[in-house]
Amino acid sequence: MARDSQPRELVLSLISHTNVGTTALAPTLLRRDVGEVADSAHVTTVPEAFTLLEKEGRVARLWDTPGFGSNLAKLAKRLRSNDNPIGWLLHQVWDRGTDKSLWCSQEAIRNVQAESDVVLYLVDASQSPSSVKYVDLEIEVIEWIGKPVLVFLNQAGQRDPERERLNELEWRAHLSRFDIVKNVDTLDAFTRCWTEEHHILEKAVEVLEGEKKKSAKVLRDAWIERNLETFDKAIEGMAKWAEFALSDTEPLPKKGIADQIFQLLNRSEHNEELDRIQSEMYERLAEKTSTTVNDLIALYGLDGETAAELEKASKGEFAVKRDVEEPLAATLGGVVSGLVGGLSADLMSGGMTFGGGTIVGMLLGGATTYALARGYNLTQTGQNMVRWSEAHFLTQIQFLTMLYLAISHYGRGRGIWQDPVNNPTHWQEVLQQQLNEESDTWSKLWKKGGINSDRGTLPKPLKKALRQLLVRVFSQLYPESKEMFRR
Ligand SMILES: Nc1nc2c(ncn2[C@@H]2O[C@H](COP(=O)(O)OP(=O)(O)O)[C@@H](O)[C@H]2O)c(=O)[nH]1
Ligand SMILES: [Mg+2]
Repeated sequence: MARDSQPRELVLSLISHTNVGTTALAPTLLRRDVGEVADSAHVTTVPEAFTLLEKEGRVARLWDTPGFGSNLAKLAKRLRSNDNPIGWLLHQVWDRGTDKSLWCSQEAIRNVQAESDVVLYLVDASQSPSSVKYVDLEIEVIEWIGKPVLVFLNQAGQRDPERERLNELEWRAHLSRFDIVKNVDTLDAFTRCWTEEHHILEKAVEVLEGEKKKSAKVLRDAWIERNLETFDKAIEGMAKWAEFALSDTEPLPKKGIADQIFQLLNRSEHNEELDRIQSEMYERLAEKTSTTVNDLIALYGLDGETAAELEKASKGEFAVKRDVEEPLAATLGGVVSGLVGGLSADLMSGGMTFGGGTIVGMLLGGATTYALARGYNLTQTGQNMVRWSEAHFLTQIQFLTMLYLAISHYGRGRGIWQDPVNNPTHWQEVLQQQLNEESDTWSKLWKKGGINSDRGTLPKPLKKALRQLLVRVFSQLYPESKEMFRR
């Protein structure tokens, strides 16, 4: 038999009732396209094996199977009264065309019997256990074969920790009578986070013995290592983006600037020069942002791009983008509110920085004193420059890290990358809370940027800050994955 003679091979079989989503989970885990995903029964008709990963001569193989068909239930009585139900099932001759449902069930059973070390059995979490009768019979069949079963809840929809917890409890209770079911967790092919994937191998370690267990350990560690390497590359890309956002400056026109500022603070006319600067800086940042995000999408094994969709997303639809646009308008002056209000509001909140002592002298008392008291970088170069405000920088960090979270959860089985329409509210809360707690770090980083920014000194602390932020966010979202980041 394949499994005992190849102890260095770990075989995981994806099985479910047909149309629950095994073929969608395979490309999510493999980061490449395999199989055909479609919303109808028996799309997959032949079991297929894929190499999940290899390490030190050990290999994890993932089988996708045709899945169980609904006709299996019709045989329940007959199976239960049979001394050798699996032998009986495997020796029936069903036609692939006319008895497709039974033929597929047989293929799934054959795969578990002949190949599997561990069965990854998916259930449709949008249904309650009592409404899907077929699950019990299907697990009973696997139990007759005797291979350990890890149950994963698929089709869980938008991430919602409370709903997931309740679903898991309900399914655990329902399946508790099956000794063969060793674990029940959520792992949605569309919305799983990469930080959760290694649990498959982690649980395999727990249910296997001997050399197979060793293989599972080696492969689990390799899986984590590979995901952490990707994570570090992602951090690197985001840090480069942040460095750009911190260092990008534009000179203010020298001639007549005093008058212009004076006019601005007196809420007088619209300032075309600053409008131009605003749009140039915004364009540069937008371009840098979309390149960075597209790199992240590719890094996570997804196809597709962000830019066009992001531009199209309406204010109401894309929560983070809306948050970004408003501070941006407030910082550099929006078309609607006019630059005047924007500038003074920004100075009050410690925002846009003007360089050059002469300008400072021209600014009206209160705002100037306030800005100086806050220690902003006003006088070093003698040239008048603008840069992104601290508030704007932080909002952009939040925007990018939210997108990073969305990418981290986007399963390839779901198809080409689409920018999120809604993100789970708890992501935003956790991220915001973490940014608040780390505001000193970010404030210091912001102060390092700007006109005199020494580019060489920024990347390292930026990487550190971004990594810390995301590790803490992931650790809150997925406490059971916390350990992974200590490696
Ligand atoms: N929401 C959601 N839908 C899924 C998920 N996985 C699969 N689907 C959908 O369910 C249907 C069946 O998926 P497929 O992978 O072909 O099922 P299979 O028969 O088990 O291989 C398709 O319409 C998929 O788009 C998932 O994790 N979440
Ligand atoms: Mg399939």
